[in-house]
Amino acid sequence: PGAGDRSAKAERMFQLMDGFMTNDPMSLQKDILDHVEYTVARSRFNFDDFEAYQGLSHSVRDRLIERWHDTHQYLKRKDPKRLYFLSLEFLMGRSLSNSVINLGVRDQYADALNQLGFEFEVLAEQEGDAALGNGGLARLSACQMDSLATMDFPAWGYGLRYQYGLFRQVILDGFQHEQPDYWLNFGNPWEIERVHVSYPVKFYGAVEEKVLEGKKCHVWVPGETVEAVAYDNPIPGYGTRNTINLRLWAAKPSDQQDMEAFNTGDYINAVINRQRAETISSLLYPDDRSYQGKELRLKQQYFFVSASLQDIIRRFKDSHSNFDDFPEKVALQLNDTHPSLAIPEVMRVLIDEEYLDWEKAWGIVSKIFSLTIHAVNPEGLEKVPVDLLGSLLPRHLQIIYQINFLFMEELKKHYGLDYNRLSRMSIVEEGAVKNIRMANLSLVCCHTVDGVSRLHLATLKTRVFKDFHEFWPQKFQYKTNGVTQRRWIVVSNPPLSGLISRWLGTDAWIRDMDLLLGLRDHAEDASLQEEWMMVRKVNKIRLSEFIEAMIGMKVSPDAMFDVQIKRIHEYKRQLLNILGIIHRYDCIKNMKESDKEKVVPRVCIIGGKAAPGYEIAKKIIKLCHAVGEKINNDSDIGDLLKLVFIPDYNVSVAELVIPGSDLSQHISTAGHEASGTGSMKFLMNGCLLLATADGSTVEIIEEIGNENMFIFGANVQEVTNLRQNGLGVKKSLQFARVVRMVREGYFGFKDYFKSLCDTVEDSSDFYLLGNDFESYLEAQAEADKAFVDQKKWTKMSILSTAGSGRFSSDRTIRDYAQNTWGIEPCKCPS
Ligand code: F58
Repeated sequence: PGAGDRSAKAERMFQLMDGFMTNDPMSLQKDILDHVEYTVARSRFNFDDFEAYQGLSHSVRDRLIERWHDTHQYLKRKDPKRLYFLSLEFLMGRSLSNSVINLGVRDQYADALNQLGFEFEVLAEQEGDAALGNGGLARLSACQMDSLATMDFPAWGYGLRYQYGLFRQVILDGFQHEQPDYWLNFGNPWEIERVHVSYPVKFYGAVEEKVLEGKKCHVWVPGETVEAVAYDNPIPGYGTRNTINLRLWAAKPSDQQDMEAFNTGDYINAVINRQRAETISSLLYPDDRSYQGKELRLKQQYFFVSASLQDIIRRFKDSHSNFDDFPEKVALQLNDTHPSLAIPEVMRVLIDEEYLDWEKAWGIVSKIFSLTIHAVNPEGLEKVPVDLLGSLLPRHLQIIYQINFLFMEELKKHYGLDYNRLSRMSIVEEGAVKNIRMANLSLVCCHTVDGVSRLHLATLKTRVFKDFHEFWPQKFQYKTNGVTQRRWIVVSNPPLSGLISRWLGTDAWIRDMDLLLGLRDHAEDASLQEEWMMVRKVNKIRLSEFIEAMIGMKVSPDAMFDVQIKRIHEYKRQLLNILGIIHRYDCIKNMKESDKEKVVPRVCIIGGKAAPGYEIAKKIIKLCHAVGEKINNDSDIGDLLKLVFIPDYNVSVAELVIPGSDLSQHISTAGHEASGTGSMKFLMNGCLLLATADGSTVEIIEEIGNENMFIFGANVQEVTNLRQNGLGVKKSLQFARVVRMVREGYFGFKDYFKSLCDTVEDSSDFYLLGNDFESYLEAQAEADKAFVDQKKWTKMSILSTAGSGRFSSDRTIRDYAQNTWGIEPCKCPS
């Protein structure tokens, strides 16, 4: 067919766009059963919950694919500037509930299932988490994908399809053990394998210089080639037809590889060698110091960057004949420095493969990249040994050296021969081991560098990237993180979601969180308060049932549920929480029987994973169990205090725990949490925060007001001063007492806990637990006092939700779109 025929066909398709699938209960039932019979290959007369879940998700998947195709067709026709979001980690969690809600077919599916004798919630529980990430950074990527889709931005996510996601945490005798996460074993209906979308990725080898048409050229002759195969994950927007793509790459052996060995007859070894290629995308590195300098980690980074860029450049070239328009059509976002090899890779492709000269290539590169930094301390910044980079990616090393050479020349022009400054800012770190500083590379090449909260930007400017900020102040911005209310209210807390819509008289807040401010007018309304308390109670009952099912402990939903769930880290100070619990236990233990009536009963809940090589974090988990063992079995204490550790914390556990929490703790030493996003999820769900003035909490205080939160501890300036003046100036007797209890073996494991106690002893108390302990206890006492007055507490809770609008990832993404990426919405007609 000629071009005219093709576009007529396309026109016809657009006319038909809404007419493909129907969502009435009969069609849905038939659809689910068809999938059970033909996709899952079970008899439609005999299938269990898991098979029903599979049939159901394939039915939902069909609807996703339809919109996803439409979105791509439409974007192809419009050719707007696109955002490409490069991230090594995405913590997507479960997809079913989120998909049906965003597609607007939740109730229809629930009805259809009812008629088949199944319950939607029960089937949804069959799904495992997609845990292709570690913590905050990775979950943020997932929230941002949801906002990009919902607000109709023409965006793609790119990442790695790890065979094994984040390890599963198993607790044995109170100790953490790690087990592999076989998340793909039972198939994954949420991805679409694209065997024909694949690219060769090269490694090792050498660079040869040649003269082509009188011009000096570099030819990289690789030593190894691995194939990257695309797996597409449709991301539906809420209240829109737009469904964007998260493309994850899996490594497969390349047909070009090892042909020599086959030809020479070494068949067995050739086959075995081919298998090795797959290790590149086999596992997610847990948040460990130890991955620094590891070859496999670097291979993962380049593998995903190279495949993504080949894909992006191919798409661009489909409708453009030269690269002049590239910066008008492409924005590349680096999610932390992990994908920063994209910078030399674009330079290499433009120069060596597209034959642009250096200046022209640099002109393009300096306009397309932006970076978000998620770390606070310089030790968190990535470095790659020069030898390693040179052997794996010889051409990239040359390009990085050239970028650095030109950068140093620029600095010399500006500062003269200030060698100290030059060596601090250099991309190459000199020393016994020469390193490439990935952050410096990114700072030199990106047009914009964003921090993740206002306080974080201040830290970057004054400490971590002081020199760079002095040189390029205009590059530095911040976009305070946000989370998506679709997952963190609508999916995870349906009763609250319904209540909010009823009181606001609209569900428009699901796309416009500022509307929640309307709840402020009703904060003291007795009937709202009553309904609010009821919803909270229902969620607490659900959480207590979960706790009983998980660890066999009964807890009373009338107690205050006090929760700290996040990765275990010294700076996040789970140890401060546990020491506070010991103090509470000690007080109750020494109380007169008559005074016990005044105690507010508490259920303290802690959950989180420790990196496998992080000894101190693992000891904190053990201490939590040892203390829990003592308290939970002490008949003097009864229901006045319980300590629960929730094993294998992940996104779907968070969805259950957050709505059932009364109080949540975000108690990092000020200056250490870049932003924090857990706090925002709790806030939206009407849970009160007990927090330090760190990261985004500073901005939460501005929205909610001091009086509706429990704030304690040294602020950033005080932390700096305390450290400058030597630590341990202020140390309460209470603190000394609880540490002594641990040290002297009150909870057993005396020798094991010694090194943990040492970390908070006087001058080595880097995270200032001793200093903040007293004000922590005061804040806890305030929380007890407020809880007794349930009217007051409920008002604070309503005001927390009402003020949480600013912390929607919709706001963050809108800001990035306008001020960093320069992209506009492109809405697929419906
Ligand atoms: C987190 N970083 C920050 N890094 O700690 C947190 O304050 C912030 O809210 C969040 O990013 C989102 O901006 C974080 O999660 C990682 O997980 C790294 C991943 C790569 C390995 C080292 C840890």
